[in-house]
Amino acid sequence: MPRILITSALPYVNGIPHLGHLVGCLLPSDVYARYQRMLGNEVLYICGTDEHGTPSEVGAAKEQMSVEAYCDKYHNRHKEVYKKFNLSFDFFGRTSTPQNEEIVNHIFAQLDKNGFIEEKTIKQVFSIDDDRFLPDRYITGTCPYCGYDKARGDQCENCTKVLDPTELINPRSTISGSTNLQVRETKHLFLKLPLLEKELAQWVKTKEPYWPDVAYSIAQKWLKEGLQERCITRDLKWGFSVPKSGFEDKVFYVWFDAPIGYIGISKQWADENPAARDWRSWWLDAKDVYYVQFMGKDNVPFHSISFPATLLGTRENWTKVDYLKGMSYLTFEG
Ligand code: B3M
Ligand code: ZN
Repeated sequence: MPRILITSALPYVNGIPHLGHLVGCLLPSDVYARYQRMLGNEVLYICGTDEHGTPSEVGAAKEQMSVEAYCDKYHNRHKEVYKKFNLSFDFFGRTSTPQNEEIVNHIFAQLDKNGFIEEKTIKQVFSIDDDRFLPDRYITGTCPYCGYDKARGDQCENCTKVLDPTELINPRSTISGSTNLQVRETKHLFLKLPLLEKELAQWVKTKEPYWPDVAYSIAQKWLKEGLQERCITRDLKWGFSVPKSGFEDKVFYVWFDAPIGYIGISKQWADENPAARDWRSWWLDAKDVYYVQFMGKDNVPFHSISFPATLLGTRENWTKVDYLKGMSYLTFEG
């Protein structure tokens, strides 16, 4: 009998969950988990808060709290809301735990050992008024692809294109609104996706008969455009520090540690529940596990391309998604 692993995309800890989260991924995954349990299958259904990255730093600064206290506060809020909606998670964890850090460090070390990590000096936007680099959400501007004027430095919410902050038109600091910006050089680590492209394309191809069109076509679009090296480190304080000499003052990019968070949360669940089965039996050499992911469509590139490539590059047999459900956005009044 198969065992069914179900994950619902990990909502950013900042802000309060809204109807879009519920409709877009929490309810569908909950219904699916209940259905699988009714069939008598063993299910592990997990979710949790995504706590790293600029959204938490920005949010904590706004509320004048430490990032840790801010994350505790909103993690609990999320948990309470989902309890009220009677969602049947086996465990609702978080990405900022020592368990996740251990697995992130392990996966990074494997990638590095196998030659999939590269050091590069890049140009980044530096804000003179804020006296700091402005990664990802710390910078807002106009999307060069669709003209949306509130695009974030890492991704345009309107057309879902993943962006480099230096591409934005009329960029400004999200912190201060300042346009007094400079492009400066800084050293970062990159995941060499082009080296994994062929293997990844073969893996994606095997999903064609199964994945819904939304997910499969987004993955194909990315592969057709050709994969580029992705920067996996950031000049931030909040996050897992990078265990490599010369990079101790940087942290991993939130999109590097968040999907690994599914594994970290499973370990957290096992650590906190002595009766639980070994978390590895779900994630490593788990031949009888069928893995289903639920998410909004803007999350599909990370789950169909960068996360599977990350796992492939370890040369270990991590459980990869079998069925990827990407949902369209919920809209009101048209
Ligand atoms: N936190 C984005 C979102 O909430 C991101 C998902 C992570 S899933 C590993 O839409
Ligand atoms: Zn756009």
